[in-house]
Amino acid sequence: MSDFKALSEAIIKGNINMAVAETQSALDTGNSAQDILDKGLIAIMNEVGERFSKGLVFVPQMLRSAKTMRECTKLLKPYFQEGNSMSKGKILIGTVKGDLHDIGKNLVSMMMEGAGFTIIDLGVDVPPEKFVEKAKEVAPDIVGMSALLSTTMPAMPDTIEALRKAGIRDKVKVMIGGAPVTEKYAQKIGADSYASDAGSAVIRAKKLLGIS
Ligand code: B12
Repeated sequence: MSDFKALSEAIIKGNINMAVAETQSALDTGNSAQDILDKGLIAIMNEVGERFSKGLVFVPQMLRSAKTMRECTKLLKPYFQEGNSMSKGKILIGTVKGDLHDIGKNLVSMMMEGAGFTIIDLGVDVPPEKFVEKAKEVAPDIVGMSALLSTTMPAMPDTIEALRKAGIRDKVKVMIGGAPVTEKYAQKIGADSYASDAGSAVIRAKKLLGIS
């Protein structure tokens, strides 16, 4: 199977056409969509992050790589559909206030949708009051929050507190995730669940709602 070297190079360079062609070629040569996602796309974004930490790439390049990855994930979406059934539940999801990272959130949404959940996506930089307002409107089963920056993680307990103040905390399950987020942090802030990746997010969401 592929070592995703050419794909990696294309994403690091932010060459969308080449990256999309490499993703298609990886599918055509028998790589599973899960492997392309985990061993290819996500591993490459981690490499981009490391390069950023070392000062080898800067924000515009990181953004271009992110855009490139997003185009590649579009090709994988059909492979994560579990088949059409009734909605398993409603998930209101967003990236918390001050945070613009949405690749992880979008992957979680894609997998959840594929597994039969209905997704209401609030986008990025979502303040607690927006989560509350929409939760009141759509009555979700789960409120999902994503944070990629240690500086924006506190917006998670702020949002939980806002849900509590609005009197709807006990009507929804709260699930959190994002690279700096941990199980311990989830427990500390009183979230109901945490998942480290999109695949386990689906498993945990089903568990939270008591479905298999
Ligand atoms: C791409 C990227 C960007 C892009 C984002 C584009 C976009 N549309 O998302 C841009 C260029 C905008 C960006 C900007 C910045 N970034 Co940035 N970025 C990244 C990078 C390289 C990749 C993130 C990513 O997409 N990973 C791939 C996805 C698939 O992984 P993931 O998000 O973790 O998601 C998975 C899980 O966490 C989980 N998950 C995620 N969300 C949720 C939600 C729920 C409910 C659940 C259950 C699970 C779950 O499932 C996902 C799928 O498996 C990371 C490096 C890294 N290794 O994370 C840095 C990184 C996150 N960025 C960083 C920084 C510092 C910044 C900036 C402050 C830089 C600057 N000086 O301006 C700004 C902040 C902007 C802001 N206000 O948000 C730091 C954060 C350090 C920290 N711990 O605080 C990192 C770690 C880079 C580094 N090594 O220093 N960034």
